Formats: sequence, C-alpha cells, structure tokens
Amino acid sequence: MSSTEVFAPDDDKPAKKLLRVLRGEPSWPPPMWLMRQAGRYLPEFRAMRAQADFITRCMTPETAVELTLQPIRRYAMDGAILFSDILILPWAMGQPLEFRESVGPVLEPIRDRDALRRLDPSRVAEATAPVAEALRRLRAALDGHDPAADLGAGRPGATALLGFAGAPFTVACYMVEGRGSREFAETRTAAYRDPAFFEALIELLAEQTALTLCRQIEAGAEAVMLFDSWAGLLPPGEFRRHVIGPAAAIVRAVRARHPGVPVIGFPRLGGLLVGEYAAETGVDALALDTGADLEQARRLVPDRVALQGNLDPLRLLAGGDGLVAEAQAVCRALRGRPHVFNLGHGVLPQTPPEHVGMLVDAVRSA
Ligand code: 1CP
Repeated sequence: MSSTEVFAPDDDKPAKKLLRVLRGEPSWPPPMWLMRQAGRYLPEFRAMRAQADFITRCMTPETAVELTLQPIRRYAMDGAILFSDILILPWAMGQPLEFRESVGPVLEPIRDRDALRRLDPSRVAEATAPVAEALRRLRAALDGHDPAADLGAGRPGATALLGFAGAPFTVACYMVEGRGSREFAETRTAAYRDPAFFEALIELLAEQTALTLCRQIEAGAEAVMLFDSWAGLLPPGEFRRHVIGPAAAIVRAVRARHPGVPVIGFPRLGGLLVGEYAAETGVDALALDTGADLEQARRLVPDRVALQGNLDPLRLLAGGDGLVAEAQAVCRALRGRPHVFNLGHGVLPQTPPEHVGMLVDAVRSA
C-alpha cells in the first residue's frame, strides 16, 4: 500500500470519502455507489411506484427525496444520486414526454429546426424548481442537519449528494428518435442529413445542461455526473464532435461558476476513445462501462482523472462467490488510483436486494 492510500477513519475527516477520491486522492477500500441504486429491484421503491406516474414522482420533492434515500438507508452508500431522469430537461423545455409501462420514455420527436424553435429554454428553471427543492432537502438530511431526517442505517455526514444530467448526444437521441432504441438510426441519420439542425440541438442542450448542473450544485449537489449512455454508437469523428466537444464546453461552464465541484463523465461504450475523452473534456472522473479493460483504462486515462466502475450488472444479478471475487478483483485492479467502485451500467430490476448487500460487504472488506 502506498502512503497516499492511508487515511484516518471517516469520522476524523471532514470531507466525504467519495468527494476526496473524485478530487484525486486514492482511498482503500474505495468509496462506492451504484448507478440506478434507487429502482425497481427494491420492494420499498415498487411500493411507491403505484402512487404516481414517473414524472410526478420526480417533480414531488417529498417523493424524490424518499426514493433517493431508500438505498442509503439499506446500504449506507458513499453517494446518493438524485432521483430524477435525463429526460426531465427536454420535458422542462416543453417537449411532450410520457413514461409508459414496459415501453419506457415516449416523446414527440423533434426532427427539424422548426420543431426545435418551439422549445422554450426560458421555462426550465421554473419547471425544475421542485428538483432544486428536493436537492436542498436531501443535502440537509444527508448532512444530518434536519432533525426530522431518518437515515436509518445511513451515516449522517458521510454520504455525498450527486446531481446529474444526460449529455447532449444521449438526450438528443431520445428527443429525435422519440423513444429508446438499440441503434438510434433516425437520430444518427438526421445528424448526417441536416447537420445544421443537429448541431443547433446539441448546442442548445450543452448550454441548458451546464445551467441545469449549476442549478443542482447551487441547490446542494456536491458532485455531478454527465451520462452519455449512447456515446459508443458514434464513429470517431462524430464522437469528437457530439460527445467530447459538448462535454468539454459543459465542464468549462460548470467549472467557471463552481470550481472544485467534481464532474464525472460517462461516455458509455466509448472504447479506446475514453482516453481522449478524459484528457480533453477536463472531467475529474471517468465512469467506465462494463466492457472497459481496467489495465488499459489505467494506461489510457491521465493519472489526475479518477476512475469509476465497472462491475457487470449481470454479475450482481447472478450473485454467489463470483460476485464477491469479481468485485474485489475490480477494486484490486484500480488500487493506488483514485477509484470509485460502481457498476458498468445501472442495477437491473430483477436484481435480488441481498446481492447488493453482499456487494457492499465485499467492497468494504476488499
Ligand atoms: O419507475 C420506473 O419504472 C421508471 C424507471 C426509471 C427510473 C427509476 C426511469 C425511466 N428513470 C429512472 C431514474 C434515473 N434515470 C436515474 C436516477 C438515479 C439512479 O441512478 O438511481 C438516473 C441517473 C437516470 C438516468 C437515465 N435515464 C439514463 C442514463 C443512464 C443509463 O441508464 O444509461 C437514461 C438513458 C435514461 C432514460 C430512461 N429513463 C427511464 C428509462 C426506462 C430510460 C431508458 C430508456 C431506454 O433507452 O430504453
């Protein structure tokens, strides 16, 4: 173990472990949280699902707070990620959106400049005021200032609050396609046929995403993550134009207003281009997807950039000795680097909650 890895117990340190690592200090065992840690795999989440549709749940501070805290009570994660969605931004700009059972998000597609002009970015701050309120309440609850906050097994003051947004390309995929897809062929074809339209959309999203992240930070988020789930669909030239360029602009804008607040980038399925993404966007941390080779990632990504990831969500679903062994192998492979343990993509709805408990124990005893 190198001397940089030795820390006093959390209680003696004011800063939260997750934030220290995102700022570049290695820690052993690594701090952890899981993408989609609030979700259908939890019975207490399913119990609240019946009460209201998804957008209403996101836009009701009491509900968003409760759903964000559920996995913290159970597992005392080092990070709590706001319960919301990447598609709240297009919805807040006026694009009709619905989340349909067993279909997922359905939007009225935007495929040309006329449709794009009908969006109204001036509505976003007001439309998302409940998100800011949820973040304020969460921060108070997590830091233990709120006497009414019941964190159960959580550790007051130890859990960092994460905000997030979708990256422009991934949000554009849903806005243009109108729904989820494996290939987002309509979107990528539109980008080739009408580059002026697509670039205007990406530019609008980059600007609004930076503002969204700044508002989340001003409401209490201590770090933010930019999800580019479909980045890997693009050939290298388009990856540079629609993924790296906008992420760099967003990081610059966020940093100008909030220096010191870490930004995590997730260019999912970015393959060998993750090195260039990490070097050129200025992100503080790079989230690695399930397919990333950790030795290669260590070499490709500059040392100052923390790494997050990347256990296979199906490994978590399957459980057993393989889960413990593989989780500890991920930790060991990134030992000495600033590393935040996470999955390579979100927790799957069929995951037994006990497996998440096993995973937490495996990482904490790594
Ligand atoms: O109750 C329900 O069934 C709704 C399911 C659900 C949930 C729980 C959706 C619909 N979104 C969310 C929350 C969510 N989405 C979070 C909350 C915090 C957490 O991680 O615990 C986050 C960070 C997201 C981000 C998100 N939404 C992404 C990026 C990450 C990823 O998974 O790749 C994407 C692509 C979405 C779009 C979306 N929202 C919901 C669904 C089912 C989808 C995927 C649609 C598809 O392409 O099939």
